[in-house]
Amino acid sequence: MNSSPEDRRSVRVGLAYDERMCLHATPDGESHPENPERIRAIWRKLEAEGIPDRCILLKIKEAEDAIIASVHTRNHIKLIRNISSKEFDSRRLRIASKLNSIYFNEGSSKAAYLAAGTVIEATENVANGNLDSAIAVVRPPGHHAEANEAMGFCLFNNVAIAASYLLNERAELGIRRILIVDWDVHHGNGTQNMFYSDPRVLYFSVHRFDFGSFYPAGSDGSHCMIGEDQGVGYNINVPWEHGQCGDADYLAVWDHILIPVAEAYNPDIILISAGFDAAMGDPLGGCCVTPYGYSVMLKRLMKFSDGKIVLALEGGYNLNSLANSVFACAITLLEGSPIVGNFEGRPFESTWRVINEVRNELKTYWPVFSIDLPEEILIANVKRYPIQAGINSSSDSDVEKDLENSNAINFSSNNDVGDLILPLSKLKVDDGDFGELSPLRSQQNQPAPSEAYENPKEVTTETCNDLFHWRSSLSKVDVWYGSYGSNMWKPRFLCYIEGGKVEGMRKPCRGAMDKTPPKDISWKSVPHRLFFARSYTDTWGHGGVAFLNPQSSINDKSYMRIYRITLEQFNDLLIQENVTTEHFESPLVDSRDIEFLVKSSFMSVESIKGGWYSNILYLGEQDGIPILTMTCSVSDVEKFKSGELPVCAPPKAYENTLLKGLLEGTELSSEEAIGYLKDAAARNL
Ligand code: Q9C
Ligand code: ZN
Repeated sequence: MNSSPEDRRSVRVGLAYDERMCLHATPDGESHPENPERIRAIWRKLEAEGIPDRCILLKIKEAEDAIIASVHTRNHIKLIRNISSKEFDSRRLRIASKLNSIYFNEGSSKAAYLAAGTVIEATENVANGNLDSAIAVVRPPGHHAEANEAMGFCLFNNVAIAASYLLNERAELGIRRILIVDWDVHHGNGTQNMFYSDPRVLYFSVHRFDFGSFYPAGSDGSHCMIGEDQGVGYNINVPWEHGQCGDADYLAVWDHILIPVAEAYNPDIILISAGFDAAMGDPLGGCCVTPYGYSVMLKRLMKFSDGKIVLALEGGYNLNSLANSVFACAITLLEGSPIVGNFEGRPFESTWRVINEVRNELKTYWPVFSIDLPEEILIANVKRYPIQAGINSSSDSDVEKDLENSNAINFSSNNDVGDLILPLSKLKVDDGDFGELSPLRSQQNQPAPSEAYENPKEVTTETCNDLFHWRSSLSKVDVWYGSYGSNMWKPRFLCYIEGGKVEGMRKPCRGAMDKTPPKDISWKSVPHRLFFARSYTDTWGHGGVAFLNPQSSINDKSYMRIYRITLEQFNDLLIQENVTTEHFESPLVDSRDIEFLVKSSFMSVESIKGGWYSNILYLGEQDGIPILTMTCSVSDVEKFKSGELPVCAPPKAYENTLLKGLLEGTELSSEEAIGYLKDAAARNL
């Protein structure tokens, strides 16, 4: 008798949803990822699966201003309260346009107050023991909302409001430590800031960072942001370096960061900023967490704080992934175990790097991080790298595009160089025998083309766990990279390898994935004309940057510093020089392209034709290794000549960097070096 399931006290899982949160929508019906269908899709799925019947449905109510005021300013509350009123009809659009990724309509206020109120209600009922756990299916989301500013589709910071409410208004419930787990693919800048110096809230976020270029771009999401004053150590960011992270990556972070910290912190309740935009198939996140992954992540948190957990919806923009993931979480709370599933694959190489960086940064505050990770997991015998997904792959990168790049795309579309340059695509259709063209390969124990070039057509971006190791094969091939611009100064060049910036640069570089410094450095002069052109770059500001005329002439002489790096690093350099954060399915230049270059001396890289340095030149060899550089196309040179594009002297900071480079390595006196640069800037092309 007493073994029958009916006899056991069943878990009480709260569930909250209200159709009125669908009132918030774009003002004139344009499509938007954060739309009412999101929560409708979730609710439909939960109903179809009979979930509401197994849960306790929560009363939905609007949040009170007094409670919201514990994390938001009076002005912000006033704005959100009034934004949907008649008086704001004429100003709504304009106000939204001044904010970052925000829209408003007549339903926004209501929805925002309901979303916050619902998360408060769920949290309070879990905290006071009426419920074991709860899921709040709410929108608009909250974690980007700052004290005084709506942003990133978020109006009120629902989770922060609820956390602050428990700590400050409901002290009698005995909640003294709150763990906020933010698994939305974006960093929750608002939540971080609201509790940055508050040790009563441990804010943990795992998010795409992409070296600061992923939304909400900047350094807030960096692992160096660990809290301040009393709150130091109580802010933990796990910043992915790229997309495609999946179950294995997230669970590695759970194993080696979140769970050990949660054990030490011993929270009284866990609030999950549960965005599902890291889910496989999400159009913004570009990651691939499965419903099973979410369910395991959730289950692992359920051993803390007596199982007191509240999930509050944040992002998640693929309706199917979203609904299936929420469903998986509901099942996990109801049944106390993850849904059935398994995950294959292992974490990316970058995941171990990130985990180590985070642990290292925080080890003085969390002694458990001082224990070294077992070596076996650090030396993964096969390293896993992200697939370089196609140019139109899902990513929400927010890096500012080079101002002039948009123009560049336009004028490179007339294919006046088309017959001069054999397109890469043509090169690759023929899978012939390159045996007699392989001087490079034999010298360097370079892999045969078939190994170096794993047929990219067969790699789909959906299959995240595929191994795609062009990087490891190209890391075995050396090239000389010839620099004639600011890269002649070694510290500046190293920014492209190690990341960061040096004096004079306005923007830091991402760096290469392989941060090994060059194996050798030397100088050369080449029979090509150096000139300066364009009028603005992100890195140097206003003024021209260096180009080499791709066409050589015996009358020209330019200095060049050559760095011996791997072909893998050369690809990362090429991507950075062409100001793109896109990832590519295949290397831009592979071993076979080098064979082509040796014969034809230059090659336009089709997929970065919009960039300024998409033309690769072969300048001979040294020590049996090819010397390559990158410059503009022949057609750009024609446009610089005709005046269609600006020829322009270098800005001071840039010129100084060139000078430092020249003086560091050439025999030139500083007068000669200055003269050399002045001449290049002044002479007609
Ligand atoms: N280039 C949440 O997931 N993207 N917010 C703007 C502009 C904004 C996401 C891109 C993404 C906000 C809650
Ligand atoms: Zn998000």
